[in-house]
Amino acid sequence: MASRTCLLFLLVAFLAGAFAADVIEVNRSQREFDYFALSLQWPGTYCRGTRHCCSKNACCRGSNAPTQFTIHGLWPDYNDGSWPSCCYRSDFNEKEISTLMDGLDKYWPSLSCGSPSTCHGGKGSFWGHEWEKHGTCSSPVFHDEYNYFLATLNLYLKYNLTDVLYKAGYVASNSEKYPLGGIVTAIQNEYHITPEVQCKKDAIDEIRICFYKDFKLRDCVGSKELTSRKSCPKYVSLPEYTPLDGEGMVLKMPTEREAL
Ligand code: U2P
Repeated sequence: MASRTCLLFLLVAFLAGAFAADVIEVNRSQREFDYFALSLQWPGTYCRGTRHCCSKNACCRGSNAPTQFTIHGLWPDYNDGSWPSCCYRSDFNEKEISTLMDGLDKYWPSLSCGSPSTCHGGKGSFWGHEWEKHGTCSSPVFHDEYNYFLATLNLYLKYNLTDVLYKAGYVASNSEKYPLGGIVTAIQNEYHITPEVQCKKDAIDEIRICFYKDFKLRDCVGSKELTSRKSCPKYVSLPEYTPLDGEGMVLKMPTEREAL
């Protein structure tokens, strides 16, 4: 009996040691991040690429689909333009953020039917992917899902880019083209920082605004790319959302799991 207890103790000690070594190894290889990027996606652009509908895809909500920027993620980044990812093992648990569901569904929905990869070999939800890939690297600012998702929602609600662009006359349109410089200036005038803008062809795909670790605004590293127009042309569009449950849309049957 005594030797069995001893064996059990050794096993527990070994597993604890192995786990700790794993965490230390991961932390050692990825240094602490420098700043946060809040990446917002434009549904009008993203949803134009939708070919299949399913219940989890907000592009398929017809008249309830999002018409404002939605959250892609809050990303810890490095000043050299790279970023850490999958910093330690923390399997996403939706229950931890159940009280945030209304806000997440509305402002941080998936705009796709796909299941993105998680950090450790599986497939998961959009939120699970963002938490495991980026949220786990947000330490020492965040140590758990709840605070990471809550802070992201709060930042999104505090810095309403759709509103800033609207006030400057930049509204969703399938015919207008707007000067990229004017869009950037509108954000600079409002927040005194330079955002990063990403396009798909000539349509705005994402706008990122950046923060120090204390959530004071700062320039994004990628904002410099604007001058070289790496991703966007000089004139860009902000496509209107086109309802996707109409003719020609393939409605994918929900999987057994989605149907539950
Ligand atoms: O830009 C393409 C994809 O690269 C990831 N990305 C980009 C910039 C950045 O600062 N951090 C970062 O992770 C994003 O990957 P995702 O979160 O979608 O897996 C982005 O979509």
